[in-house]
Amino acid sequence: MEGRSCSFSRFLCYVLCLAAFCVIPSESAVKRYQFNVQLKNVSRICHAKPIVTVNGRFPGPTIYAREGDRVIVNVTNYAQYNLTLHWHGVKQFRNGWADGPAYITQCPILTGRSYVYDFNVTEQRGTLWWHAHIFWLRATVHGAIVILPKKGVPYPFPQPAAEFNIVLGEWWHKDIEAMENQANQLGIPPNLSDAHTINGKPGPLFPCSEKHTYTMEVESNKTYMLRIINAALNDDLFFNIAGHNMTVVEIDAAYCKPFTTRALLLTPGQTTNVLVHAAQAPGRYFMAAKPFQDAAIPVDNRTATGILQYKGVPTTITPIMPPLLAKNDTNFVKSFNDGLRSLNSAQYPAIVPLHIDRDLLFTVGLGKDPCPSCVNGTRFSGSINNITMSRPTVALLQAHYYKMGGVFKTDFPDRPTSTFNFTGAPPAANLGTKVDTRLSWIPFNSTVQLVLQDTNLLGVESHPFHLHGYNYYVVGSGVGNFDPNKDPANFNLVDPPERNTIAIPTAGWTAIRFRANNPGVWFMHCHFEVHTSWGLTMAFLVENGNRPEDSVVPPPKDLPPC
Ligand SMILES: *[C@@H]1O[C@H](CO)[C@@H](O)[C@H](O)[C@H]1NC(C)=O
Ligand SMILES: *[C@@H]1O[C@H](CO)[C@@H](O)[C@H](O)[C@H]1NC(C)=O
Ligand SMILES: *[C@@H]1O[C@H](CO)[C@@H](O)[C@H](O)[C@H]1NC(C)=O
Ligand SMILES: *[C@@H]1O[C@H](CO)[C@@H](O)[C@H](O)[C@H]1NC(C)=O
Ligand SMILES: *[C@@H]1O[C@H](CO)[C@@H](O)[C@H](O)[C@H]1NC(C)=O
Ligand SMILES: *[C@@H]1O[C@H](CO)[C@@H](O)[C@H](O)[C@H]1NC(C)=O
Ligand SMILES: *[C@@H]1O[C@H](CO)[C@@H](O)[C@H](O)[C@H]1NC(C)=O
Ligand SMILES: *[C@@H]1O[C@H](CO)[C@@H](O)[C@H](O)[C@H]1NC(C)=O
Ligand SMILES: *[C@@H]1O[C@H](CO)[C@@H](O)[C@H](O)[C@H]1NC(C)=O
Ligand SMILES: *[C@@H]1O[C@H](CO)[C@@H](O)[C@H](O)[C@H]1NC(C)=O
Ligand SMILES: *[C@@H]1O[C@H](CO)[C@@H](O)[C@H](O)[C@H]1NC(C)=O
Ligand SMILES: *[C@@H]1O[C@H](CO)[C@@H](O)[C@H](O)[C@H]1NC(C)=O
Ligand SMILES: [Cu+2]
Repeated sequence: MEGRSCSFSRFLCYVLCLAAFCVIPSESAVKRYQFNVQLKNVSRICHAKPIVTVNGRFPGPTIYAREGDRVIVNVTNYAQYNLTLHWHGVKQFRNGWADGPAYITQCPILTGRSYVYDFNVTEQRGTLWWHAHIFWLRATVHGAIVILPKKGVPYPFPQPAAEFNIVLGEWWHKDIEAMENQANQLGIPPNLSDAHTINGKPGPLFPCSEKHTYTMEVESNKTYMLRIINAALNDDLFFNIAGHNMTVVEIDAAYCKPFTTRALLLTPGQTTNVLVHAAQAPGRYFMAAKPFQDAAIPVDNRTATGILQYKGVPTTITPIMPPLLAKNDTNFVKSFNDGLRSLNSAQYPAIVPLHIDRDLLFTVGLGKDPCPSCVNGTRFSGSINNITMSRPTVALLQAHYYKMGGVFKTDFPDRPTSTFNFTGAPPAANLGTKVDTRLSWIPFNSTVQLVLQDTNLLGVESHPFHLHGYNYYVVGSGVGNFDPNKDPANFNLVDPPERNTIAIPTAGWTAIRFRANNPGVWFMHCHFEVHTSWGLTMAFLVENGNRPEDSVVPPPKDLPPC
């Protein structure tokens, strides 16, 4: 079984249950895991190298919980890097202490130390994932989080015969931290990856990889659920299976209207649950993951494959390859995203804010800042409203909770300080940015509309934006510059998709809405790790409400000191 599940806590539950005469079965449970972060030699594509893992596994162990459960993960760091873990998409209500982005909600767990992430899983069910949230360590330090509905509550779709986790990733031959440090020193992007992977395996299109192929066995006429996670660092990925359509039923741990499609698009950070009906002639079918990139940006264009294997079919048969989508198939991506709608049923309503308290417009883009020691005297930077976030040495949530001065300012601008043709011809002189730590201050329980506007100061590109602490509704998107007079008329305020990560279209914009009912300091950033490193990040400071139950809970005693 995964991790070390809860034999002790089960025993405790049992004792407590006996004490209560077993009249009412326990509604929620405690799920305990021990995560040992440690080096492990692994061999892929003819190369062996030590990588940082959890419990020696790549991808790492799956966390299983039901909605309403409490999850307790004791993370012990035996690796040579300081690190933190993030539970991507878990809302962490009032409990930012367990969220994990380094220097935002906590300082790192030093080598030899432990920290216990203790959180409740509330008001969400589906697939999420966990990953390291410092440096580029999440390349190998990641795994799935499976949140089942409460006991006795069925899925809002037919119960599948079985479920499979499909974790998509990126693989480098070189040591990732050495590569990252070198790139940071030179101010340039690190190398592209050398492979994509499906559950840690690149598949037989790569040399020496026959035995490193993920295979999923199915029986004819049965329906299966795939829980798919894009854990790649820098690549949006298409995913499809030869001969088999997929029906999307859940995105980012929120149910959606069933949507049948021949392929999926997942940005780094996104998760998607699909139903697959094994209704083809019994055989072997490749599943493929390959990148989407519709801007003039270099990308690792290699295809990872796994095999959908019908039971009883000889494994000597060569699998059928699915048609691959073009790297720049913008139209498919648009129609796929347009097909995703919240389920919006009586049981799972979409509660979209209709009245807006805070109307925000953030420009998102790349630039170049002075760096005397870097190549050509400049380093690449990323910025939001022209601010490149400099990470403090004290965690922002601690600074906020203990009212420490001088760590951050709360004057992050609501809109760009200079307006220009955001997606038009670049004003070539404006490539510099302001490096600072400024938070966007939001009163408790306000409703927020945020338009994320791509810019082409250095070059346009789609950016997948992830918000911690919340799901949001994606109410609209478009190409070119957002028009506040015309575009809101086309917003979907009825059943927009509910997510925690969404890609801003290349040279376009995306509008999201959420109610700021979770107090704390919440990171928002591009989920391309290369851009996170360049400071394409910011944070919201959501104030406490008036009542104690609307306030940040006290920090745990073992919170790593700064
Ligand atoms: C890991 O592999 C490298 C290269 O093959 C080798 O030098 C090293 O001794 C191995 N380490 C362990 C712990 O097996
Ligand atoms: C966490 O794990 C470490 C290493 O096994 C152990 O020393 C420590 O006591 C554990 N902490 C808790 C709270 O269980
Ligand atoms: C880990 O953090 C400590 C304290 O900030 C620092 O002294 C040490 O150099 C860091 N180690 C690494 C490998 O970055
Ligand atoms: C988790 O839920 C339990 C039981 O309701 C509660 O006692 C505890 O305070 C919650 N933890 C957090 C971090 O909110
Ligand atoms: C699958 O279902 C079809 C139609 O119901 C049936 O004709 C076929 O025999 C079934 N195949 C298997 C392997 O059960
Ligand atoms: C997949 O769906 C498309 C429509 O989206 C349909 O034309 C096609 O026949 C379906 N293929 C299979 C194998 O069901
Ligand atoms: C991947 O990119 C390389 C270099 O740009 C190109 O030579 C190659 O044909 C591409 N491969 C695929 C499968 O698109
Ligand atoms: C995609 O790229 C191909 C070849 O690189 C090019 O011919 C085609 O016009 C591009 N399509 C779009 C929609 O940009
Ligand atoms: C540095 O400048 C040279 C010459 O203009 C150019 O070819 C190269 O791409 C530049 N490198 C970077 C990383 O900007
Ligand atoms: C912005 O730039 C684009 C591309 O150059 C151009 O088509 C558009 O007309 C410009 N918009 C305005 C308002 O100037
Ligand atoms: C961003 O800020 C820098 C530094 O103050 C400035 O040089 C640049 O013109 C600004 N760019 C934009 C687009 O406002
Ligand atoms: C937040 O505001 C909504 C709408 O006014 C209200 O229904 C809800 O009770 C408020 N939540 C809290 C915790 O105050
Ligand atoms: Cu980005």
